Amino acid sequence: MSKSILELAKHLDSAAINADAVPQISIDQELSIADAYKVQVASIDQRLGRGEKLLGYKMGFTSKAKMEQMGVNELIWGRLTSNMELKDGAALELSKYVHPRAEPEVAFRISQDIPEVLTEADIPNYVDAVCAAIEIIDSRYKDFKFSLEDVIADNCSSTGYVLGEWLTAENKFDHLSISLEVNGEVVQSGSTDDILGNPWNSFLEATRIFKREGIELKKGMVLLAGAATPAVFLKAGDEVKTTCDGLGEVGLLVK
Ligand code: OOG
Ligand code: MG
Repeated sequence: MSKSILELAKHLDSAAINADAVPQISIDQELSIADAYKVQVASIDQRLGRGEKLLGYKMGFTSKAKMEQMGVNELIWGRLTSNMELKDGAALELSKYVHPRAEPEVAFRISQDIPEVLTEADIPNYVDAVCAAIEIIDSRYKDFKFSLEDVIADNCSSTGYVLGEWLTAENKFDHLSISLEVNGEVVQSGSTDDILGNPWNSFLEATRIFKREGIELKKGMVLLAGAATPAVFLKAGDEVKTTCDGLGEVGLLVK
């Protein structure tokens, strides 16, 4: 590798800060998947060093629709930090992003530190609330194009998230319709079944992967399950809304 992990991390961090589209790093770098996650961690460390807090994680490519849209078919995960959180109904300032897209998701709130790989029966002990969510993804790579290694290094495109009202976690998620609306028109629609068969599978899969990787899911953290549908580019003036049956809605305004 011609550049170190830290150099790559700083490169992607500054691309994010300056809303700059950069060439894919895998074009002239040999990068393994493990290296790519090291770059991700080091780039998040840059943010934490500036005083941001680690608030949770996001799962990616948990639906066929997303895999097909981006041409990647491996499950991935990224980190959520405090600067990424937007309040429900808040404005997203387009000038701070490269080419942001929104996608409809659901989120889990972790109610106690998760020490081990969980099974379905454990869920009520570790998740106390779920909600409808929007994830803002904004690849730092030109044309929103990347290899698996590129996107992992770039925090799996994660840039922002909006959470709806937390509801008790009794929700079974079976066959719930979930959609993304822009300016009152449904532009993407799917089912919670599209997320690994059921969003709880994304949560359980996260506990399996994170145990293996030594990542701690802690009390109060948020986990995004992954988008049920392809993502949609945002433009100034857009009013964006995710609605999920039984979970209500969540929105943002693009300025
Ligand atoms: C990568 C992120 C994928 C999801 O929900 O599947 C993701 C991307 O599409 O740029 O967040
Ligand atoms: Mg996502």
